[in-house]
Amino acid sequence: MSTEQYLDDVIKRDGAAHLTLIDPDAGSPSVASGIAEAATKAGSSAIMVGGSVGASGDVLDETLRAIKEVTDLPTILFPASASGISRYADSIFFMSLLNSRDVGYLITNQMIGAKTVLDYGIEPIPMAYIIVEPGGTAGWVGDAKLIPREKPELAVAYSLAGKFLGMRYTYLEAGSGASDPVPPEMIRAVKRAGCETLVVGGGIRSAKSARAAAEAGADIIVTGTAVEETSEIQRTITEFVNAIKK
Ligand code: 1GP
Repeated sequence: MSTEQYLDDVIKRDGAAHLTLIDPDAGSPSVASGIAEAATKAGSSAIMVGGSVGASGDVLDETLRAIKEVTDLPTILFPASASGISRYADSIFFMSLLNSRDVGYLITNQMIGAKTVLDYGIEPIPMAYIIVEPGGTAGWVGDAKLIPREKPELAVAYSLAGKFLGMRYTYLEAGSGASDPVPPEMIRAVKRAGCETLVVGGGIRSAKSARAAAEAGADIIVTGTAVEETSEIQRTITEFVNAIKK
């Protein structure tokens, strides 16, 4: 089964899915495998692998191999550029940073990486990637014209544009480690406007904010930093997973 079909099934069954984000630059492959093992036991639905800086080459490959040794959950690449592709992943968020001012993040990296994705047999999941204030490192690296937090209509317009271009997923990103996650009002507005599969991440550190995002309409919740910062990984992810079930 494709990762996209699998996630659709989880969302239909549970109301929302939780993805655990592992940044290969933030820890060794053995740290990554420890997180992946805990995420599996906690009921997370898939493992996302990527980061804004340094998530490429051997580090990326070795991280994915370590993850694959301990879990059967799908692995999904979350690349910052064409260098964020690995043959060891199952799928890739094939995304365009729609509010970037840099054509490289809109389409050039995608053009450079597309044949590699095809040759490696990785499943591409087409995604409109939209960065909201404060935006963090992803916003800076991606040269994003950040969506103001009080302007949900701009996020709606980008999401609709992505949908009309054939992107089935929209990702509202506040930036890894953001002080505040994407506002629920913005999530609600994007979902109401007809977004098919809505992913929300960045700054979700508590079960309460994960639940608020899911209740506002997020289909998929992504957490990374909260897991990096805790010594009780399985318990932390279990809380996220339970909080977003409808
Ligand atoms: C970053 O949205 C993801 O791209 C996850 O953010 O690290 O803040 O959980 P956090």
